[in-house]
Amino acid sequence: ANEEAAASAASALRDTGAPTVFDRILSKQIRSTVVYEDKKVLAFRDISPQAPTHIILIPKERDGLTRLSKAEERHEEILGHLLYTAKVVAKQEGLDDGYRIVINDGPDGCQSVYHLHLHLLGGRKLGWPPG
Ligand code: IU
Repeated sequence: ANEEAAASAASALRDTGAPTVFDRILSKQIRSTVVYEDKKVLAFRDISPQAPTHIILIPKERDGLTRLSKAEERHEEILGHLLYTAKVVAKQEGLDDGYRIVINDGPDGCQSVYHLHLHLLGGRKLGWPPG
């Protein structure tokens, strides 16, 4: 199990198509604080929050969506559902003064987990531009 974890950590920073830590979160092998769940989407608190509210939203089925730049027409529905769900979760979290949705793509986007995900950040005034 340790070797498995190490291999998954090593491949985490590249788009190899290997399972990621989010698969372990989905299968509950790793505990997470789930704030929303439906048939297609899971939303849980980021383990290293960058704002008072920092939630990760992922499709339960990765279906080739390691990153946004791999999106194809068949993904339009899940991409729309993720964005709409971000709005629902923001409301649930009481982010009435606003928030930010981020998708990091690839090395220049500082993506570290290759299972497409939205960041929902809020609870304080965020800086702009991002780093
Ligand atoms: P990124 O966009 O790929 O950089 O975002 C990955 C996020 O996943 C990042 O904010 C991590 O803190 C977060 N995360 C997590 O919530 N739980 C984990 O076990 C791991 C990463 I590894």
